[in-house]
Amino acid sequence: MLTINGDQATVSETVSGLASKLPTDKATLASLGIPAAFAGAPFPHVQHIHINGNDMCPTASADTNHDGVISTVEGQPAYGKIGTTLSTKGTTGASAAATVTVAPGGGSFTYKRTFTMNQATLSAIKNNKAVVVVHGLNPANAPKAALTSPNSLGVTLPGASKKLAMIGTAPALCGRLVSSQMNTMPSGGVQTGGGGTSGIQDQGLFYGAGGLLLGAGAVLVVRRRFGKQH
Ligand SMILES: [Cu+2]
Repeated sequence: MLTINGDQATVSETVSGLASKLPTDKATLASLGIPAAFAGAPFPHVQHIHINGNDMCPTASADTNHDGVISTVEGQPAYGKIGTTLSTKGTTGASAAATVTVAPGGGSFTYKRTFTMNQATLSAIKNNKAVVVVHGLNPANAPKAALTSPNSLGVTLPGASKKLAMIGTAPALCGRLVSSQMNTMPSGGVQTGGGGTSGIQDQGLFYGAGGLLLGAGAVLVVRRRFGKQH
């Protein structure tokens, strides 16, 4: 759920069903491009509001190299590039897009943050071109390519000896932001924040991300399909 008041955005998000912890085995971590210091830590899930794509979540056909995984780059025609990083602290700009230390972590988490949203993201939301994407696949059930191929963004974690495997960045959850019926809700409480400023028309607009359903299920469908064909 996203509430916009002028340029102040409040995001409330509850996530479940994701990878919960990073592996503890050092060799496994090294093979995935994850520094040993992260052993057993909550699995970081970088998350963003992607903007100005086709306002869609990628379907199986987005897997253009047929490796069974929709990489972040393969998904971009559908959901667009990063407009805002839904980080836990610090900047919400694209510069924090892959900063795992400010990403929420674990298999289930609740995220809530109010921040000044950049104009590009605000415009995209108004134009219905904004999609929430949560990244990071579960090593236990991800297709093999997600473990053996480097991530599509070329991210190398600080202290790692190789590029992060695709499980670290591939999209796990995705939902389009759509204007909710609630934008007609009584607005007095929200509008007091504007201090009577005129010209702010966005107060009290609510947006919800529906159908966060890409995830392991969709990935497994892809894997099964290609398994039969080949
Ligand atoms: Cu993203």
